[in-house]
Parts: sequence; C-alpha cells; structure tokens
Amino acid sequence: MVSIVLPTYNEVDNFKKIVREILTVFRDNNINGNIIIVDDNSPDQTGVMAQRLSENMPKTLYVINREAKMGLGSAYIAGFKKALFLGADYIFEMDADFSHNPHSIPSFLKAMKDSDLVIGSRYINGGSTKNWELYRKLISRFGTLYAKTILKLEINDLTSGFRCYKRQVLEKINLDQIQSDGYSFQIEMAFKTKLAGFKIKEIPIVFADRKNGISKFSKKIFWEAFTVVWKLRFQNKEIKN
Ligand SMILES: Nc1nc2c(ncn2[C@@H]2O[C@H](COP(=O)(O)OP(=O)(O)O)[C@@H](O)[C@H]2O)c(=O)[nH]1
Ligand SMILES: [Mg+2]
Repeated sequence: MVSIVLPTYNEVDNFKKIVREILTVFRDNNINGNIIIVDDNSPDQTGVMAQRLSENMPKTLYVINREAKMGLGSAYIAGFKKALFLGADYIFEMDADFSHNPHSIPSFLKAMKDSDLVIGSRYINGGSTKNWELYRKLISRFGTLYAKTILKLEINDLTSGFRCYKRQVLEKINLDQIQSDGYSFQIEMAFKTKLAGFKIKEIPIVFADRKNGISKFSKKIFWEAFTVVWKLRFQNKEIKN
C-alpha cells in the first residue's frame, strides 16, 4: 500500500486538483493508495475544505489539521506517522502545488524495487526545473553542493521534496530526533537514511514552478539549512573522510 503525504499551507487553489490527479494515477496504474494532507491551519481555509472533502472519501483521503504553522519538517513527520499507522509500505513526500507531477509516481515505485529511498532529482540527466526564478535555482544548486560536500553524500539533489521511502526506513530512523523544521528536513532525512545503511537512488524529475499561490521559502529556512548541515556533521563523527 502507498501513502502520499501532502503538506499544505494556503493551497486552496491547488489541493482539490492535486488530490484528483493523484487518484487518477492510482486508478490508471492499479495502485492501492491513500493521500494524507497535513495542513497548518491555513488562513485560506485549505484545511477546513480538505477535511470536508475527506468526509466523502473515507480510507482514501485523510486530513491532519494542526493548530498553527509549525513548519514543513514536523508536518512531514506527522504525515509519516499516520502513514505507518495506516500500514503503508511506500510513503511519498510531495508538494501540493503541482511542482511535482503525480504522473511520475509509477516511476518512483518501479525504482523502489531495488532501493529504500528514491529521490526525484532535478540535477541528474533528464531532470530539470521549469520557470523557476534564477535566485531559487542558485540557492537550490548551491545548497545541494554545500550539503553534499560537508556530509559526504553522493546525491545530486538533496533538497528535493519529491521522494518515496520504504516503510522500514521511517521505522528505523528516530523521527522524534529530527532537528530540521524547514527544507533542510530533506537533507537531514537523506543523511540519516544513508547513515542507517539504506540504499538511495535518484530518478530524474521535471520540477515546474507553481502557478497558483505563493512559495513559503524564507531567509529563516535558508539559514536553518546552512547550520543544520554542520550540526549533523559534528554529531556524526563517524562520517568517513
Ligand atoms: N503544513 C505545512 N505545509 C507547508 C509549510 N510550508 C510549506 N508547506 C507546503 O509544502 C509544500 C512546499 O512548499 P512551497 O512553498 O511550495 O515551497 P517551494 O516549492 O520550495 O517554493 C507546499 O505544498 C506548501 O503548501 C508549513 O509550514 N506547514
Ligand atoms: Mg512549491
């Protein structure tokens, strides 16, 4: 069984469409799956509306409504815990803003046959970004290179949020000890997956910038990533040189 964890914050123009499209992909590919929306009390009422939608979709759409904006990292963790509780074998992370194409889900599942974490990568052959502003591209590229070098990881897209984890990975990593709240969550998870001895594979994805709503990227998120990488390095002296 597959669970797709979709964090949302002010995604009122996106969430219904993305849910519908994921369900079409499930149906067309005979995937037994569900969707878990994790909303942080979005002022635009995304959470309230998602809750309403889920009432007509029992066992297909689940909604976790949190009280306030508590960050992407803890939203994913709440979604992961729910997915494990529901018995998912494969757990996806995906953005709700159509930057990640639901039609790639079957390629992830194929790649999962011989790996424990599959990362959708913008920075390998066949991968790309579409309509992304130059400054975001630079930060993303630089961020991956920075984290990859300091943590000695052979991964080309460390901040990608389009991923699939095998259940065993999320069971082994202590989710309550994750330190990142923002996008460095992705770096920390990849690092801990590797450290726990699991196999990571990248597959190419085309990342398209959102058409509706606004990005929640911020300076705070940037600086968090900058420092978390060093924290991880010093906490894990066993990283090979
Ligand atoms: N629940 C929750 N979702 C968030 C939070 N921050 C971002 N998101 C969601 O996470 C996904 C990625 O965020 P986005 O703003 O699109 O980042 P970008 O694609 O890097 O510009 C989107 O679906 C957002 O709605 C948060 O603090 N809480
Ligand atoms: Mg986005």
